[in-house]
Amino acid sequence: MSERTLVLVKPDGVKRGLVGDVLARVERKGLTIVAMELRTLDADTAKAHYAEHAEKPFFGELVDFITSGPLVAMVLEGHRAIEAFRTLAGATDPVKATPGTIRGDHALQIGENVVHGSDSPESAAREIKIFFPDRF
Ligand code: RTP
Ligand code: MG
Repeated sequence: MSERTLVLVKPDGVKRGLVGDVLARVERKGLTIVAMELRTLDADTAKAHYAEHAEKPFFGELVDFITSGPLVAMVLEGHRAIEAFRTLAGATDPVKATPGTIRGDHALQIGENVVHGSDSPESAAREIKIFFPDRF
């Protein structure tokens, strides 16, 4: 079942020079990059992207962080791409993320966990529309 997912290399990942590492893992896994862009989010776009977390205590920090510098947004396509990328990313809390995953290898703090990947087909469709309107 081929599907699409929206993936971000977050500002911490771009600052730390981890874009190449993430792309290498994505390509090695066999997922296809069908769109990609370097951009800095404005607050409104960030709030739209993280709308599901609007009531959480960390929402303000989340928006500040994701707008703090350039990120790389991409759309990946492939067999069960949503789950495949989330497996590559590892657990949200990098301390719990298995070594060998992106977060398990590169991160320690939950707020700076290098990558985002859509968590369901509904989220993927919504997020792809935010980052790449009219492209798909
Ligand atoms: P993402 O959306 O970034 O792919 O991460 P996720 O699905 O694994 O985690 P999610 O629950 O959607 O949370 C979104 C991002 O919010 C930050 N977070 N901070 N301070 C906290 O307790 C806390 N909890 C979550 C993380 O950076 C997480 O990636
Ligand atoms: Mg999420």
